[in-house]
Parts: sequence; C-alpha cells; structure tokens
Amino acid sequence: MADERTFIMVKPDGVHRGLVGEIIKRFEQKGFKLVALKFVHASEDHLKKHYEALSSKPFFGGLVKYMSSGPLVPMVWEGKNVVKTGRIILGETNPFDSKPGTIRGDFGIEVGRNICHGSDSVESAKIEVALWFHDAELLNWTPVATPWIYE
Ligand code: DAT
Ligand code: MG
Repeated sequence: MADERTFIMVKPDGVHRGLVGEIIKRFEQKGFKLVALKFVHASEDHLKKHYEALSSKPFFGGLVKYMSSGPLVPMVWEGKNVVKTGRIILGETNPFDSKPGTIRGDFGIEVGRNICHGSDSVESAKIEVALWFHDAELLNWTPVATPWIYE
C-alpha cells in the first residue's frame, strides 16, 4: 500500500554531526513522501514513552539520557513498504553489523550512538506517529513525481 507510513527520527548525535540533510536526502531520493517533520528537544518522560518496550533493559537509562540530551528531528514518511524499506535504509541496530550504504553503516560505530530511529512495524509506526505528531501536523499532499515513482 502506497499510503503506509513510518516514523523516522534523527537522534541528537545525528543532529550534532550535521547529518539531518543526509538522512532526509536518502528517504527523499528513494521516492518516499514527507508527511511531517519538526525540530524538538524532547523531555525524558516523552522519551520513556517512546522507548516503553525497552524499559527493563539495562541500557534504558542511558538511552533516555542520550535521546533527551539534544535536538531531535522526528519525521513521518509515506510510501509502499516504507516501514521495512526504512529499516533497510537505516541498517542494523548496531552500526558494527550495518552494511556500507546504510545510514548506521556509513556514519556510526557504536550501538548507543546509532544516529537515527525507524519504526520496526506498521503497528509501532502508528503508535510512534501519534506520540510525536498531532493529526493536523500530518500534511495531505500529492508530489507531482508520484506517477514517475509508482506505475
Ligand atoms: P532499533 O533502534 O534498531 O529499533 P531497538 O528498538 O532494539 O533498536 O533499540 C532502541 C535503541 O536502543 C537502539 O537504537 C539503540 C539502543 N540499544 C539497543 N540495544 C542496545 C544495547 N545492547 N546497548 C546499548 N544500547 C542499545
Ligand atoms: Mg526499535
């Protein structure tokens, strides 16, 4: 379905290292449609909700501190198979396991500084989009290139 959506977010290390444009570029040039984007400094409470499923992990405290330490660029991208393709564009959770050509493979070294978040399923994408954006922030538009991307 071409209206599948995923939640992608540049993490503070990605922002500090000047990779916001590079990350947006990879989703844009693939043919995905930008639906929403903002620049925020999120609270620890908000990030605890975002990473709720990981709350029992030993790295949870450090993860929340790192994610709340600086600006984030949350985004919503739309397109056919965008959730799975988004994960492929990101690479593996650990940059060490990520192939060159992926964001984490090209720009990261350690799992705790892996530059960019991406939803792992259509269901979690829906929950994450709702946690970071109001409905009115999700724009309805049709890129003029659509018929050159989808047959
Ligand atoms: P992903 O971000 O690839 O979906 P995840 O949801 O399992 O991975 O974990 C969320 C983030 O938590 C991940 O991007 C980096 C951090 N993390 C995961 N496993 C970790 C570990 N073993 N040590 C430190 N940080 C970890
Ligand atoms: Mg995850």
